[in-house]
Amino acid sequence: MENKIDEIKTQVKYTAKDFASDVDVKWCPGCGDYSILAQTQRTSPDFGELKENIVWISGIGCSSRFPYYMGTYGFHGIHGRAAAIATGVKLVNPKLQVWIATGDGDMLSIGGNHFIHACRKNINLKIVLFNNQIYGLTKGQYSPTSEKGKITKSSPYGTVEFPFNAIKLADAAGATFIARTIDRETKHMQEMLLRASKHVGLAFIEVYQNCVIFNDGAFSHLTDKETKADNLLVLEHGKPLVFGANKDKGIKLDGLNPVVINLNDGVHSINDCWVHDEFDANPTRGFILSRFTDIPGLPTPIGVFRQFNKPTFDGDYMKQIEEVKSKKGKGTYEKLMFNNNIWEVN
Ligand SMILES: Cc1ncc(C[n+]2csc(CCOP(=O)(O)OP(=O)(O)O)c2C)c(N)n1
Ligand code: SF4
Repeated sequence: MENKIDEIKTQVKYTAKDFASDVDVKWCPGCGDYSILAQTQRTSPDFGELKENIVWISGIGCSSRFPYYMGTYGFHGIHGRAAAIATGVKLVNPKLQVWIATGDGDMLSIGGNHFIHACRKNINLKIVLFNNQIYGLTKGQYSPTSEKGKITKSSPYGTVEFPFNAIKLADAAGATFIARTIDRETKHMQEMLLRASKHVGLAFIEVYQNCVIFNDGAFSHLTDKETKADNLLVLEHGKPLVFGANKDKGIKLDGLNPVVINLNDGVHSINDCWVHDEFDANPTRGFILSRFTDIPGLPTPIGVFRQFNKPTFDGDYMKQIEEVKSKKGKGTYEKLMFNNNIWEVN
């Protein structure tokens, strides 16, 4: 049966259109969410799954409208609970490919608890975090990723909070595939989505997404022609960390400190640069990379920060059920409810 389904999977040839629903898209014109939707629909035919086996789960927010627009199964849940719902869906039917579309408010504020535990357990889920560093749907209050000092409707004198660094958080919590991309980097985003679809374990992609209405230009230094090259660092496995319009800047590790070097100063060369290893078994370098956005003067990395394999929660959970069943036989509701551990309260 399994082989038959695998055979069908390879025979079915979808196009992007097969992954579009007939629901009118209701985001503001120019919203970065459109690009995420388009790249997802473009790459979905290559996810290697039948449409019927793909589920998109969300919470509440502009970004969380995403499942409506996908021609797959979907579940628009309640605010912050996407990871909890997705966990349930995955455990009830582990054969499904379960994706989460979520916002920085949805996943990192009210949903923060569910997020870290999904990462810790390494549940076989794919999380796409639409990070616009603001609450979009509720009209522009600051979010847990808004920069300190940000003036918004809920912080008229500037926030006095330090923001979450989503990549650092996912890494520390135990996610096994951690990547970042940008709404404007369409090819790059397609690659990240495709790679996440193939990962077994918790895959986390942070997408910098422009909210044209409430936080326009938050990532313009990474997307505008004039500034992009000097601020963006594209991580590629096995390649040295090099950036700049003329590829004349590199990153060198000085002990545990990343420093920018000038590759044309006659002192440094490409051989001094840190070479990216996304499969590095030691988490230290991945952690240093995740901190680049916290350190002024360093470029912002996009790409796969780190990936590795370890047992998944759903895999071990199903294995345990089978082991116990083979030892004790199939349980019944009566046995569960009326075993010896019952007592009466008078
Ligand atoms: C329990 C609960 N608390 C608060 C809200 C109000 N609320 C709806 S969406 C949202 C924030 C959405 O921001 P984000 O997740 O960043 O998504 P975006 O709209 O920016 O895509 C909030 C606070 C709610 N719907 N339910
Ligand atoms: S409010 Fe912002 S995030 Fe929401 S649809 Fe409009 S542009 Fe997009």
